[in-house]
Amino acid sequence: MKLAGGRTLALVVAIASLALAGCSSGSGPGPGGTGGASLPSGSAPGPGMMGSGSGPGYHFSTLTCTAPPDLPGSTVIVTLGDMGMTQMMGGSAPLGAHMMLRAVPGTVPPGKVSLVAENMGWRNHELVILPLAAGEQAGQRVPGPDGTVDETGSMGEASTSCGAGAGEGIRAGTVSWTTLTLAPGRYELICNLPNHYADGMYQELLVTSS
Ligand SMILES: [Cu+2]
Repeated sequence: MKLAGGRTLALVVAIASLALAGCSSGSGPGPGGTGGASLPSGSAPGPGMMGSGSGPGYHFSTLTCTAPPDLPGSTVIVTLGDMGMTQMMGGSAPLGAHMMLRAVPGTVPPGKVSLVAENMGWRNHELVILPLAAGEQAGQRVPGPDGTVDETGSMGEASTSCGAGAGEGIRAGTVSWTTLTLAPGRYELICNLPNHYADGMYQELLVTSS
């Protein structure tokens, strides 16, 4: 992530301070929070969803669905998380928000790979699989003005709620999956909702040569 200048930095710091204040006070929905629109229908908030006494830190939603147990090939579990203030924040996020994307294992043999993206956070997320060119490292892409990076060459994505493939985003507490055939090489797993990449949602996936 590259900060363009002093004004941008000041804004980021201001937003981060607001976010921290909101988290530690634990009071009410943040700016723009508008009710339970993103809650999966028919499900009640799980225990600890409003985390009594929870300070700043990664929140872990209770998953309300799971991927099929018999996905083909190697399975990579990708945990998506954030330190949002409420579950109703949608997909947008300020620069400087704390988010995570962790893929386990980070190395798989070539062939069919099933990626299971579990959104344990508050916000919507998604999983996009991009190739990494020689000499490129994960996290080096430069987001455009809309906060997203170029997805040219995308191998596929898991971005729906409780389903396979592309969609409108993985809602908090839901799972999306996709099965790809990957040749040996290096790939980058990212969340490409606005500012999520810059906020840290990327990891390399290595596909070995045998
Ligand atoms: Cu995200």
